[in-house]
Amino acid sequence: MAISARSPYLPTLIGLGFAASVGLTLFPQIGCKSSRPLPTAKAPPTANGLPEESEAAATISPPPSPASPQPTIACAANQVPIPGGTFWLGDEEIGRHAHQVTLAPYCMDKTEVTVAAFRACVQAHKCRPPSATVDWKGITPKDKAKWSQFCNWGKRGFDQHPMNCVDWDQATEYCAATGGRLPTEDEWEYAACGNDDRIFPWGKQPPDVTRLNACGGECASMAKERFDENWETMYTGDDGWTSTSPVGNYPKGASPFGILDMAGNVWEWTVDIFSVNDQGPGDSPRGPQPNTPYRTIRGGGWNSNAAARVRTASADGNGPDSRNFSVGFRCARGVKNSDGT
Ligand SMILES: [Ca+2]
Repeated sequence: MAISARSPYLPTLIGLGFAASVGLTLFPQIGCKSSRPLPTAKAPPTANGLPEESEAAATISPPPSPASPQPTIACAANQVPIPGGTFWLGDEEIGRHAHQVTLAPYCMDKTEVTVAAFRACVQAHKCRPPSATVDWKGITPKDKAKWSQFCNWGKRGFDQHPMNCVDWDQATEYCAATGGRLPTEDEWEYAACGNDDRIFPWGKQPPDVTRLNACGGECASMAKERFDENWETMYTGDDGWTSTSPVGNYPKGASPFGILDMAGNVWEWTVDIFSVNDQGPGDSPRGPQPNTPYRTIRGGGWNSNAAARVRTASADGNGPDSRNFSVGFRCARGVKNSDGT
């Protein structure tokens, strides 16, 4: 397993330790996208790959194509428009089957949903008040008390931190209440890696303290002091945050579309059922299915201590009823007309 028994393990998470152990020699290396020609892929929205920070950037019209005209995307102010097309996703190096997917244009939240945003939803009576406690199958009272310390709801000074300790239904309800939905994992991955063959949201450089909030020296020190435990670290140095950080705190870690915290801070719920190895087009199931109890989470969290966890193609599964201290979410929105309908 990538995470040792003495590390901040997530009892309800499965998959990556297995996934990391397979697929290393069966296929040539392919990042989250292939370097092979992509006849129908669309370029990022600007020449430098980063959307402009302006109101106008919230709406784009992809280049017209006689064969498949794309509709205009109308995104919310806190979202980034992502053009549609056919892309290579997956990462054979970590056992995530590389395959082509075709996506319609969509919108993705620029940051993870914050405590303040979730509170606004509760105050508008559109979201249920959260409990600010963790929960997962088989949790002991001792572990519930231990890990609930890291739930952000109700904590002074945490308004701009990601909302965590929410289950899949709570995340789904929030997104619906704000006019969106949870992203599919294909949408999540493309928003994280774009189309230029990168491994992490920012490129191919290994994770470091300037690009994300994961478990660095600060995290290990906190665990030693608070629990007398020895947690492994992802990188040397101090990233400044012993648990979650405010959202958008690491602009150097932005994805090609300017989307933030796609690596680290909190894992993010997606709409999809978890599969250890996504098998390709059409294998992106939605909705409850028998014998597949886990929902896919993406991106790694503040306690992640292996670089493989924050690769853009990395995925893991989490019980939909689980409320985890390192799992939050962001919302997406499908194509809408410019009048919002
Ligand atoms: Ca950290």
